[in-house]
Amino acid sequence: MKKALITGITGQDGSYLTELLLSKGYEVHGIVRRASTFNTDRIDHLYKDLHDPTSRMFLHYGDLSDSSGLRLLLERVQPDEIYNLGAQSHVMVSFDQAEYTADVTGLGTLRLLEAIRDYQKRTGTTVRFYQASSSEMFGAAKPPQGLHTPFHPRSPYAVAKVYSYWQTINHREAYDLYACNGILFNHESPRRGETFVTRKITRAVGRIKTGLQSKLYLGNLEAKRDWGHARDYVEAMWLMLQQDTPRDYCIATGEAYSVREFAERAFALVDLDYQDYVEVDPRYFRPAEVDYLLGDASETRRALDWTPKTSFEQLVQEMVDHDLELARQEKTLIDAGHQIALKGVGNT
Ligand code: NDP
Ligand code: GDR
Repeated sequence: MKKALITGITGQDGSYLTELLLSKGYEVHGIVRRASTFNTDRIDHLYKDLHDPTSRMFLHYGDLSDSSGLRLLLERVQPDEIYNLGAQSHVMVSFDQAEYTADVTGLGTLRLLEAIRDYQKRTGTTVRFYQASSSEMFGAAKPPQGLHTPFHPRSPYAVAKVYSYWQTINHREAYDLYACNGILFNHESPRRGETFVTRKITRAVGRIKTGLQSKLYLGNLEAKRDWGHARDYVEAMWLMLQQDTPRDYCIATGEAYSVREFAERAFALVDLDYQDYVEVDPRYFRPAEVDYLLGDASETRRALDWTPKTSFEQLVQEMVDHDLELARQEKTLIDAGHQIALKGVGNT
């Protein structure tokens, strides 16, 4: 049975990747940050008690800022594959927490790579490593962006990802590590964090339709993104680590839509006109914006024999359906007298 170690298992991609790997017969180990409340909502449906002999998903406390903990985990788990999905992944937050983002999203990768290097040297085993690189690294570069496009990062987050990208390549070249960068363009789902724009929109659509919210405040409506489905993209991550030789890959749909177009479609699905509800609030503008990301992934998609299964229309539909149902559940609870906080955090 193959063993995988996932940093960021509690995130959107971590949860879909865990489902995929379990379905392929893997034993999956995930690193979870200690918090005062449980932060495992996205993977709770996969959890079995430790004492259950059929249990194949195991969680360990850890943090990308803690080298010694990462080293201990490698010894304990002895993984065949490591997927480094953990990160402070919010671009806007990275402007407020630049140093922390550099530490976790940048240096965290180096800590893990160095732990793998030592572990391999000592044990003689090979560990395959996946680095969650990002289309944000292209930043201001003209679309379409692909493997040969020079990076022009536009946020502390993107700069940290560029650092991790090159560390991954350097460990491959210097120490012969089996290490791959997957440069993934935006991918979304009903499990997307609620402060990313697509989910912020579909959550609002559900709540506005059910009468729980009246307005949706957004920032730059003209930004364009190449949006795919996270469930499809984790399959590409896995495929990357199954190839004979390690290399880097770009994963995208090859279609881009603006935030405005996403909102227009999402509201239209519940027979509403977005213009009646969406207002622009400059507090959501970024100090430096990434205007237009459109992936050219043709070569690497062929190399992996991978194509996205979910269209843009299906993605928006799935997210709206999910969030409409969630809003109906919230409404039922509120009508029954329960206090539900309709959360939103600061300037994200
Ligand atoms: P999420 O924000 O949903 O998940 C991030 C994960 O990282 C969470 O599990 C989080 O834990 C964990 N994490 C945060 N800080 C630390 C830390 N200090 N130590 C260990 N783990 C930590 O991101 P996604 O699932 O969307 O993305 C996965 C990865 O892919 C990220 O690295 C992201 O930057 C990258 N990426 C994402 C794209 C996308 O469109 N989704 C596109 C390209 C790249 P907790 O739950 O406790 O917060
Ligand atoms: P992004 O995702 O920055 O592309 O990073 P996000 O959804 O945050 O923003 C996309 C675009 O929408 C614009 N926007 C808003 N964004 C947010 N969050 N909130 C708003 O109210 C709002 N209004 C407009 C933004 O300005 C931006 O142009 C995501 C993350 O998952 C990264 O970790 C990942 O690397 C990249 O995708 C690829």
